[in-house]
Amino acid sequence: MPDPIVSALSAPRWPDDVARRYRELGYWRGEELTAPVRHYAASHPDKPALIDSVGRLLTYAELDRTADQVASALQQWGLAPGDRFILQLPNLLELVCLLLGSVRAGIIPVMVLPTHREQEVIHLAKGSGAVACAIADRQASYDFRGLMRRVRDAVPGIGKVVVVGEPGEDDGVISYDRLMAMAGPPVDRPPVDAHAVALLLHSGGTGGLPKLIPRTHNDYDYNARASAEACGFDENTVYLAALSAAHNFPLACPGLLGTFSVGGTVVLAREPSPDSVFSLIEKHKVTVTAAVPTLVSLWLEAREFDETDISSLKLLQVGGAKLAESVARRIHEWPGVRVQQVFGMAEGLLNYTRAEDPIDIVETTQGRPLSPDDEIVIVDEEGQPVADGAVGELWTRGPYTIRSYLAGPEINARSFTPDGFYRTGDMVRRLPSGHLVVAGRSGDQINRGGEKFSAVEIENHLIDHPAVKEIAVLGVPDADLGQASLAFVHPVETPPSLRELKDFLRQRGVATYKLPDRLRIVDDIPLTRFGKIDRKRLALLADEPVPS
Ligand code: J2J
Repeated sequence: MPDPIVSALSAPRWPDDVARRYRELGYWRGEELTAPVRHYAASHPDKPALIDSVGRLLTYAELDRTADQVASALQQWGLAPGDRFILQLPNLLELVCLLLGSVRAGIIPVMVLPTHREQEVIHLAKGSGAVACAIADRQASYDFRGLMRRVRDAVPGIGKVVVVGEPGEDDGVISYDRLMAMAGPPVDRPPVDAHAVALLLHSGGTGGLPKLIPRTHNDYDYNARASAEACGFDENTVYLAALSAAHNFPLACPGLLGTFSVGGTVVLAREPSPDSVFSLIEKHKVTVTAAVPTLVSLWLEAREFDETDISSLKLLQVGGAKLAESVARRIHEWPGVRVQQVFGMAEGLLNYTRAEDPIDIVETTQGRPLSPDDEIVIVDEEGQPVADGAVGELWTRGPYTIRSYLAGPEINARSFTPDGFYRTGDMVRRLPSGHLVVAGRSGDQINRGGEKFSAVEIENHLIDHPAVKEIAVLGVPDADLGQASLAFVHPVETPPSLRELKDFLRQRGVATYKLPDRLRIVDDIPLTRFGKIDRKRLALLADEPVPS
């Protein structure tokens, strides 16, 4: 019996005629995703490609060579092309080397965030059929080796673990240094098929746990390269990855891969605190970085007392959640800094405000599509196009937007239309200029300061709490986070406390950002005629003052 995950990964991802068109238009170059690193290693070998937060530096020649060594070492270690390899690492040089090396070897990295815990990692490991993973020993006080032990108990197919740092004693676990010592002389590898899946990203999640997003060499290369062009990146660009590089935004929008596509320099911040970010900007003369709005607010606040010289910074990309106009204006008070709004998604479609846009468009819209071939429709609840300028759900397809998740047919039938449009779940309106303004979301996704998750996922856990009879979780407006999560609990008898609910979720290995921020005890949970949670009525309830 063929492995269903392997079959799903090797299926054609776009109809043949559409794929041909994208090739003819030059969007898809038929190149392996790491080809630009090879290219600049030949033309600018000594140019700095990558610098981490403790100042370790790799030139393009060194990065290229290290990626080859990783590719060879992974093969010696027993990984084969097509194998899935979880990468759960903070922003370290090793993350980038493992990513580039595995992509080169045709091994498929599965990008997992350092904030993910058992629930998410196990789900992504099972869904991808992962056989290996890479972690750091610890980040702050958290020990990833313990996490991986629990993941492997649940997913025995993960036979190998590479640890950046101290590996410990477990079976199949080796250190990054030992892995690299396995690298042999460069071998002739068969050329990678650019239509094949290069890596797996994960979605924020609606209706349950995150879904796996297969991105091909062709489409992700275009994603990064076209983004770099639209954002004015060139060989003088110094890009600071402040957000986790496992996320699509800093990885390829334009992020690391976009910077490599033009021969610029990437700086990695181990963590995005104002101190760390400002000092890296000063030290490496960073020209551009990207952040979610909550982080920007933190930076703005810190800047009031900070005297670091950040005058090299020219562009601040903000996305992941809606940027308030007032915050955009405050950023524009920083001398020489321009804001760019980015409304993107790991599934593909990217919208950017552009350098030539008038300032009010930059401050009040979430940008316009990257590609001339991004198709956009905005539809009502029946799937019919809304009138120009009206709010509706955004559907899209194009040269870098996936046509299916790595998931079962029901999930795909729900997420994509029969003619291949991705139903984003985002409610938007379009201005005559083509710029989109995000008005909210349909469905159950909560966007807590840029970190997304499905309310249903948390409801499915909390319903198991002994004190809970009925439960609903809702995203509610919050001054700091944009959205906070509010749990409505209809208790069995004695109501549980917020703390008890959080502990319950933590014990189950749910990522911390998904724990409810607030609790409201109610007598019942409003349901729709179809017996689903009525989120619209809940939102009205959430606005009402708490009865005393
Ligand atoms: C409002 N909502 C936004 C914005 C994303 C660049 C930037 C962000 C992401 C990302 C990304 C928003 N205003 N400016 O991948 O490359 C919400 C939408 C969207 C969802 C996608 C990139 N920018 N969003 O955030 O896959 O609801 O990607 O559908 O994590 O974030 O989340 P994600």
